[in-house]
Amino acid sequence: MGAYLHAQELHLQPTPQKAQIENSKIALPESYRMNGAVDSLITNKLQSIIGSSTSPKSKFNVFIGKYGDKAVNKFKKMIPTQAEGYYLNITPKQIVVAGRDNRGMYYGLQTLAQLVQEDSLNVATITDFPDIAFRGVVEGFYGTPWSHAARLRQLEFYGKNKLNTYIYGPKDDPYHTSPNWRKPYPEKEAAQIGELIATARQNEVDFVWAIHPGRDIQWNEADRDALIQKFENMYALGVRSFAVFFDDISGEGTKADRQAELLNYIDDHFVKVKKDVTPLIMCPTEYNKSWSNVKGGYLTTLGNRLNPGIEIMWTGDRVIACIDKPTMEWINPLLKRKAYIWWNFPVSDYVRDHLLLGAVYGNGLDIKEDMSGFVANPMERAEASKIALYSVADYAWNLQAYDSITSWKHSLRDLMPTDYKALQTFAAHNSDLGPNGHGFRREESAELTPVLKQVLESYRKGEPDKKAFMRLTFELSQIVTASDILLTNEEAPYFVEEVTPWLNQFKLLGEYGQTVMTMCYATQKSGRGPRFDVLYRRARALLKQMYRIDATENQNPYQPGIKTGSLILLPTLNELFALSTERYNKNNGTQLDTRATYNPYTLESNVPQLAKQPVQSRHSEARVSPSNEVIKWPAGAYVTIHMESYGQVHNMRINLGTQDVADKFRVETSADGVNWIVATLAQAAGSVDLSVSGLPATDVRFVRLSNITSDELQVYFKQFTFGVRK
Ligand code: LOG
Repeated sequence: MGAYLHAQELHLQPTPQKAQIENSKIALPESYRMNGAVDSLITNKLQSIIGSSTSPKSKFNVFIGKYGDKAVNKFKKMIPTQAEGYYLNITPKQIVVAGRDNRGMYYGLQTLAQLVQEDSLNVATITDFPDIAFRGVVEGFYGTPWSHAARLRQLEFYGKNKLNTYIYGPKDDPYHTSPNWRKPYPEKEAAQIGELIATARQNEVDFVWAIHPGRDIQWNEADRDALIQKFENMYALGVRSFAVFFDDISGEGTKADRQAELLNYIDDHFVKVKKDVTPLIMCPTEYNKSWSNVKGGYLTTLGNRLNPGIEIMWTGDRVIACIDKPTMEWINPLLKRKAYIWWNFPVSDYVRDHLLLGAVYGNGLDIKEDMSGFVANPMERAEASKIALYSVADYAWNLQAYDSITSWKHSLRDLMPTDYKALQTFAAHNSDLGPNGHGFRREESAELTPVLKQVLESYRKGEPDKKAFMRLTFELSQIVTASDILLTNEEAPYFVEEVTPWLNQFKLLGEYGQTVMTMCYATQKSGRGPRFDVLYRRARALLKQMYRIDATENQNPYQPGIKTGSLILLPTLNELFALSTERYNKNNGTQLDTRATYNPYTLESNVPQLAKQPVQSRHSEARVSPSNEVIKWPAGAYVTIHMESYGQVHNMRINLGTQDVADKFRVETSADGVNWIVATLAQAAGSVDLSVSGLPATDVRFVRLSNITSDELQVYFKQFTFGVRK
């Protein structure tokens, strides 16, 4: 897999630097003469591709080795000088796989495997190497960490796609972060990590184990030694690559000079002493430009003091951002080295009700010289993340040749060789994130967007554009069809398992759309066709079913629910629903409710990190979407929820992830936005939950939470929820 015939064209993934592929083919040799002494990993891989029948008398030669090996000495000059590069040559007489190093040889074999089609091979010459030294994945999200089985599948996927790095750093692994980072893993977890390391090795992936000690680290010898001891434990399990993360922390742990001192100590007394450990990686506290206070000197201190060999991670201009030349030109001089990019895509831990299945785009194609690594932070859903990770592999291998849509389509075929068209329909309408605190958005339903606009505009004018209507009707039937096909697909069972609630929702969306289209037709013509009121009832019934899925599936406490087609498809259908119902009401003197959905709450805030935070309405409850990061809450700043209609506020729950803040914040309610009634905030010692009492028994329309101190406060924003009684 990985390669397939597409209109007589062979696709190699990731796109090689230089490939000359002839039209002529050779049959796989019945037996071959093996030249080269390579280890069992390479031998097994080779035999799995071209068979194991060797004979010293065979006229067909296989030369395999790495630079300096006798077997490939003849081809020495053809081997690229870049690390992990390889030279691959296939002629009617021979196959040459000559790597710059072991990994290069392995990658040469991966490409060879892609060239095999039904027992034959294209004559080809390929000279290939990666643009970026470290390419891969950082499992660094909040939420349920990937399962052991999912991780094993990922590692194999990385090997196939020439990704060489897997950084293990799930925020919700207790042994990765505070306070348990000091403790060794229990036996079962330790054994699993051992297995991951072995699998990583078989796939030529560096397993990097990350620690996240900053929430409670003491800058003393005891904690320093505890960290070294934990690394020693991990080393004993087989880890040979390490990272230290200082992201999303506040307080003592954020000090740059202390962090640098600790890291240099680890570098000098552990990494360099071991000899077989790869360069240390660190994630800074100020890990993106928008959070950086250059005058405060944090980044400058790291840049100046960290040993030159230590890699420093960077997410870009914002937490969630695409990376381009200006990004790199800003950060590299401060770090005094090339930043190691932590790309926060397709991570969805701040938009957990959405799937991010769209194309990977937006990163500069001219920055290969500017970064030392490029690793992507994925979704909690491992298999669904493969769509983006495939393209991350393509991008980081060969930036100039990268084409996002082409790569996306190849990736869909790689995941589902037969049902890729259905997958494409699904992925095309499940790519945007919805409104979110980071303000990061992606294209969605891109091809259909002009059609949706034309349908809406022409219907509004009372002159439906027939062509656009037909095109949309066709797409809606494709959506229903694709959902059915994918729900029973067996090519990618783990993917189907992960996304089943979204597939069910997607099918309902398609059926709802079909019904709404029929409603539109029904208002245009009199007489024949189904009755409007029946269609209307069905559309409402489908909306209700969609609501039920949203209210029962994927009920995480952050962004619960299941959203699909949320950027433009569903909103357009909802508008058509409203317009056609209005039209029907007008013509028939009826008063059918025209609203398909509605959100009675809006948020206003002058806390920069919270200004875009969405408010959800669920079962007569308002809930502001929580955030994972440290919130810098300016003195006097507030978050206000506006309610569309009056109601009595009760059962308010606030959690700012911080102890002893009850007297620093104030909760107020108001009926008119002018006169405010103060409620009472209290907090038990040692608890982060705030309890609210004294809320008025009268109807209000505004709820406000403010920092009443004259200082900026650093807190979290874990929960802000209240019920509303009408
Ligand atoms: C965290 C990360 C999280 C991501 C997206 C970094 C360096 N740290 O805001 O664990 O998955 O953003 O929510 C982060 O990105 N904090």
